[in-house]
Amino acid sequence: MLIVHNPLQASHAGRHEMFRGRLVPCHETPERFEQVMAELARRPVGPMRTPLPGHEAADDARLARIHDAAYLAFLAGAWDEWLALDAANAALDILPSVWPNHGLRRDVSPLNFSARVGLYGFDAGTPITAGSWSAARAGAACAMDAARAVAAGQVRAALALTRPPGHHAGPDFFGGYCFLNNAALAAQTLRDAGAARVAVLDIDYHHGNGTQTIFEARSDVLTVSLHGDPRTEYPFYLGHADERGTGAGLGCNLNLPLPAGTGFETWSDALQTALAAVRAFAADALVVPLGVDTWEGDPISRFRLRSDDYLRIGAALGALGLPTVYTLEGGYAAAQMGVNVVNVLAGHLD
Ligand code: SP5
Ligand code: ZN
Repeated sequence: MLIVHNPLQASHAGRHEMFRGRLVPCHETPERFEQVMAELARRPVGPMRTPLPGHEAADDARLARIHDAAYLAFLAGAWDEWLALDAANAALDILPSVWPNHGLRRDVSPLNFSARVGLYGFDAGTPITAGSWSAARAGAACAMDAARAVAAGQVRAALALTRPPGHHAGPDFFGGYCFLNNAALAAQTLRDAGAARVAVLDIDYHHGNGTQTIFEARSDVLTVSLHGDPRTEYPFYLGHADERGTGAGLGCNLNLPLPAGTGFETWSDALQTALAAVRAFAADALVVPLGVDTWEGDPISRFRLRSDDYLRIGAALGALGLPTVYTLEGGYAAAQMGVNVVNVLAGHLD
């Protein structure tokens, strides 16, 4: 198992997210990443490195195949625009407060900065800070580098230790603590390196709405997600069982929503359904957006998986026998995060 970690992750450090009328401290913190690195130092699973140099131009070109150019330009310039409004903004995070929903037009090009933030951001929980763009771009580079190593046969499996996470980010939107869709970029990299069919099996607690939206009309990428039922759980407005893909991608999306309170036995049955779908698709390679916010002690989620369960999850994923890229997604009980992530990797290898 190769680990490709993001050297710039700590430069994304949001202060606050909006929750029920209050700004509360961000759940998605640099400490989460540091806890995974610390556990990997205690229980090594393979070589560790930052992305190999020399691929910057190809990586930027691939960003533009998954994400809209205007969206990427917005992310790259947002902090400078924010400071240009008022130098005192340096002490504040950027959050949207107005959105083009409910009959308002998305096809206009607002000059107002807040209107531009709301055009691209779909929730008020995902702050943009001074280093968010550098961190997100460097994290995406980890995902593409890990995919290249797997595609070249250098390793059978790799973890892109991405932070910020990615699976809620879509072609032209950020949200759910995500800016660039690392898993989609890994899947596209595998496709470009010769894998004809790629499966994405998302096991974060939350539905991977960004990934579904990116691939929903494509037949070359299967998207499968196990997650908290969106009737009660974030992101609410996507991730329902009747979403099966569109156009040429019809039949290439599978959502397996599970009720809050679900424990490993029920979760594991759904995983078997997901694995059967991946096998039936005859995928050449696998991407696993890995969130450990399914853990029983997670502060914002409501499944009841235990730490030992992650060993079995890794073993079940490894038994598919496919070249595999994991991306790091959610998990907000930072102190237990390392054990749970490394258990998946250790299970995969056994
Ligand atoms: C990558 C990922 O896991 N993103 C999840 C984004 C969830 N954002 C909504 C969080 C709602 C926070 N609820 C706080 C409850 C505190 N008691
Ligand atoms: Zn999550």
